[in-house]
Amino acid sequence: MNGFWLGRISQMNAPLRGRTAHPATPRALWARPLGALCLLASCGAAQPPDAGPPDFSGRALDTVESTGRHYSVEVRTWPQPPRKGLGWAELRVSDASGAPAAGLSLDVLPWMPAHAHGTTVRPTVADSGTGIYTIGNLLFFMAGHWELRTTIGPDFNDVAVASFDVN
Ligand SMILES: [Cu+2]
Repeated sequence: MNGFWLGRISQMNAPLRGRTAHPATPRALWARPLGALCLLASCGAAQPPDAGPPDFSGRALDTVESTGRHYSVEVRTWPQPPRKGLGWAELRVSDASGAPAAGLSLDVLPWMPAHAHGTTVRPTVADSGTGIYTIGNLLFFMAGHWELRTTIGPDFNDVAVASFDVN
């Protein structure tokens, strides 16, 4: 009886041992990005989504050209990457020549294309006078893929559509 089971176990283990011994390098390779992911996750968790004041010093989350090609818009969010709940965005708008575009009237609409809905909360827009606009009261009430649709007036009413995932 013992002999039978020992034999069975060693037979079952033999191919397993061979498999785990071989891919030592691939395993080490994908253990590293996994470790980096865990680090990122714990970093994000330390900061509540609505922690202020907003910090827009990081890299742009998205850079988009407006529909009529009159403007280019760099989009940063806070928190970044954006998370479910109330958040902020900063739009750095430049004109076709690359100069900061100040004094625009922006109408910002958070939009979820997969569900064809926006939000009932109206975002606020603060013009710094230097082509940098701070958007407040951005409510991403669901996780998923969102757009930030910005109509840029008063001259051309171009639309700039940034898109990103909200977690
Ligand atoms: Cu939705």
